[in-house]
Amino acid sequence: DAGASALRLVTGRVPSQAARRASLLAGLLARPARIAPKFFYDAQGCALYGAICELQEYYPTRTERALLERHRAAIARHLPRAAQWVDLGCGDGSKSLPWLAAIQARRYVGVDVSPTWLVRAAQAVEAARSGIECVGVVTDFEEPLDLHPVLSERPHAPPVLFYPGSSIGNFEPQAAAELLASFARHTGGEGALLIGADLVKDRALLEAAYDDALGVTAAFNRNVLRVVNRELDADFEPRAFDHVARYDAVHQRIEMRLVSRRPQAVRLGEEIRHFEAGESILTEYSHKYTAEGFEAMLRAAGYGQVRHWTDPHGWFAVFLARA
Ligand code: AVJ
Repeated sequence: DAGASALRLVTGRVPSQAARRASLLAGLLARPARIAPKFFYDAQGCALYGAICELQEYYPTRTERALLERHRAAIARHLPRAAQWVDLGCGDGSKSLPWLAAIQARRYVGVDVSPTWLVRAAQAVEAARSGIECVGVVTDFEEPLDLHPVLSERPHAPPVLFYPGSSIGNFEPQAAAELLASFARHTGGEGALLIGADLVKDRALLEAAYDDALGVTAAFNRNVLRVVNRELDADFEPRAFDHVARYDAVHQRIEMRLVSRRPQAVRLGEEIRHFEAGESILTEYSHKYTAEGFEAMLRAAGYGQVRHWTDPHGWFAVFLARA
């Protein structure tokens, strides 16, 4: 049966619908209000994020792709063979395909919050490397990561954790440090971590990347209000909020907000939240690092051997960390 997928799906930690709603509501009732970035990614949000990645102003995706392509052979020389490739936040899995061949991976472990993406990624992997074992783990990165039960099924295949796209940027420093430490516990003595991080740079370049001329990022930001409307039976009017993206040089991060254009009352299920004119909802932090700063974080997380590669402008870097 050529159409059959070899994928085995494992359910990891995912918050219940009730817990998800409760945290969303609590964030909106808090002062200042906030919405976690994971709520961006409904079908419309994923499509808009795909469009962001194609924008001229949004340099991270294409810069990382070029970096990984250009240095693939050099990076692969430092990765273990016969490994299990762990694709964290796999999406369609396409970023991983060339690596599976480059390191002769034995097993593909997709990790994502969306079972639909896990199936798609496994199909792409299966098409590119027929016969490779595929496992999909449904999990939410805000929950403590525990892939040990799955990884220990192949004790002789060292795990290579792949976390591209500067997704780590969404975590505040303390949470980012904890996530890296949990990665280090997963990679152990023989495995490796390959991770992308966006670098500190000129404010104008950063702010343009998060406030593009076509308004795609503004639409992406406002779309989260439609997600909230569905999740909480709320009545946000996306046009009543302005998209704002500012670089905070002290915290080294882009801060994205939705700013109320006028005084308004929004119904959130049974609750009412009043917003003053100019009052904002924090929707995303995107932290930027210096290469030295990120290497230091990796060392503090327990990695002894750390290397990085960067593009000619020094805009983005990929880091390879081993015990
Ligand atoms: C998916 C978190 C890497 O921070 O650049 C892009 C998300 N937000 N434009 C980023 C995003 C606005 C993106 N990450």
